[in-house]
This record gives sequence, structure tokens and C-alpha cells, in this order.
Amino acid sequence: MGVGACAAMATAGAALFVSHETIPGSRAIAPPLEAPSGMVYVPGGTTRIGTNAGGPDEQPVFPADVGPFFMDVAPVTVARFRTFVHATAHVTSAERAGDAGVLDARTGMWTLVPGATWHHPLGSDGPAAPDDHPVTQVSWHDATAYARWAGKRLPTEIEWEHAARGATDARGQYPWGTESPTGANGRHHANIWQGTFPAHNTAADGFLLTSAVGTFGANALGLTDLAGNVWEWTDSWFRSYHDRERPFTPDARSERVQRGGSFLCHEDYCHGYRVSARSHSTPETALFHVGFRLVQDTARR
Ligand SMILES: [Ca+2]
Ligand SMILES: [Cu+2]
Repeated sequence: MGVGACAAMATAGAALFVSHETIPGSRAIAPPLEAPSGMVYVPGGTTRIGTNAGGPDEQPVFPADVGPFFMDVAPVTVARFRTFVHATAHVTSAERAGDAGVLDARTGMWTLVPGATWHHPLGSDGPAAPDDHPVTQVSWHDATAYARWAGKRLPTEIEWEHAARGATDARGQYPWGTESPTGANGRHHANIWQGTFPAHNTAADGFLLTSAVGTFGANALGLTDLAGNVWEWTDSWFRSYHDRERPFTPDARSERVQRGGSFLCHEDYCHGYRVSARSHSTPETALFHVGFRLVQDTARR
């Protein structure tokens, strides 16, 4: 296992899933709608996805027409996930496997830690996950089970990037624009990694690990935690943008895209908290820096 904040931990997985790559919603210009509690209205529009200034998997840039949708203001919290577990008796992928992925800060290596779960993300000996932090150690399967219970769905990665760009095709590399994450007057825009990766995290932004959702403010649409804190599962299979028009049949090694970067992300390493950055893992993977947020179609209302 390499030293990589974004490195996928591809444990065995055999499940096949049908892709849902079509972008739901209408191209008609819809008036702003009152969003359900905890969500914001994201207008549709055309957004150029990707960047020529990022990694090869962010190229080529292409335009995408996106319909309107509602999106969770913040990633799903530990408290909300507990409500789901109590209501459904859901057992997560990590609980079934008996372990989950944690980056060992001393070695810089990803490790499968016994007993690491959504309620104890660092392992059974570690601290309990705080209620108002994003839930982590959840697989794509756990996220979709939660979505079914909540009557919502995971966003496509195009929807996610459209929303992170403020639904205006904004070309800044961050959800807040172009300013460095360590903004003016020392006000940090996101919970990321300061110092040198992976040797030393100074936690100048106040957090070594996850932070309470909303701590670092919102983008123009009112969405928080788009950059940093935790990567967020999307519904999209990880594929080259060059191949996006080609037919695709997922197999056991196919991976789902995550967006937004995490508390592990460093500018010199993956720079994963840019709006166009992509990470990816197999759907059963659970990691201590990956969570999710959901969307809902406006037509449901
Ligand atoms: Ca931090
Ligand atoms: Cu990263």
C-alpha cells in the first residue's frame, strides 16, 4: 500500500452494479424552489467539468448540461447516520469486514484497523466520532442504503462539481474562488493538511482529523464542507473523461468516484480539495476520511 492520502484501498469486492450516469432533471429553467430541510436548491445549467491545470484524470474539460436538484447543505453527520442505523438496523461494510482503513501517521501507510467503524473511525481503542462531524468509515453501499432510507440519492460527480462551482460554471479552482485555503487574515477556508505530508500536520486550521460540519463557512449556494474535511462518495464510476461517451460495463475492480478532498489533503500531494479533483475506491471500501452527502430531484416535490 503506497503513501497516498487518496490512494484507494481496493479490498476484494465482487458486487456488480448498474451505472446511473444520466443526469436527472429538466433543461427547462426552473424557478428557485423551497428546499427540503437541510438542503439547498441547486439551479441547473451548463458547467465545464474538469480542468487543464489539474491531474490527467481531470482532462479533457467538457461541457455538461445539469438539471436542477436539491443538495444536502453538509455531509451526513455521525448523529444522522446513527438515526439511520437505529431505524434500519443497518450493518455497515466495515462492521461486516471487521476492519477499515486508517492512515498511520507514523508510517504514512494505509492500514486496515480492526474494529474501525463509523462510530469509532480510528479503531475500537480510538475516540468515538463526534455527533456533529461527517460520518466516515462508510462504504458506497452504506451511503446508498442511507440514501434509500432518506428518499434521496448520491449525486453524480458532474452534479457535485456543478454545485461546487456554485452552479455558475465558476472557474476558480476552489468552492470559494481562487484565494489560497489559508486565506487572508489567517482565516482558513477548509479543513485540510498544513505542514508536510505525511510527516507532520501542524493543524494550523485547528483540526488534525474531521471537523464539525459548517465550521469553515459556505459557498455561494450555501453548501459547506465541499473542500476538505471528508471526501464524498458520488454515484459515478471512475472512468477517464476521454472514455465518457463509450459504453461501460463495471466489473469487480471498478471504482466509484469521490469528490472534495479531506483533512489529509495537502497542496503538494494530491491537492484534492479543488472542485475538479477526483478520488476513487471500490464500492465496499471504508476509509476514515471518506463520507457522503446526498441530493434529491426537484420533481419529487
Ligand atoms: Ca486540518
Ligand atoms: Cu488527498
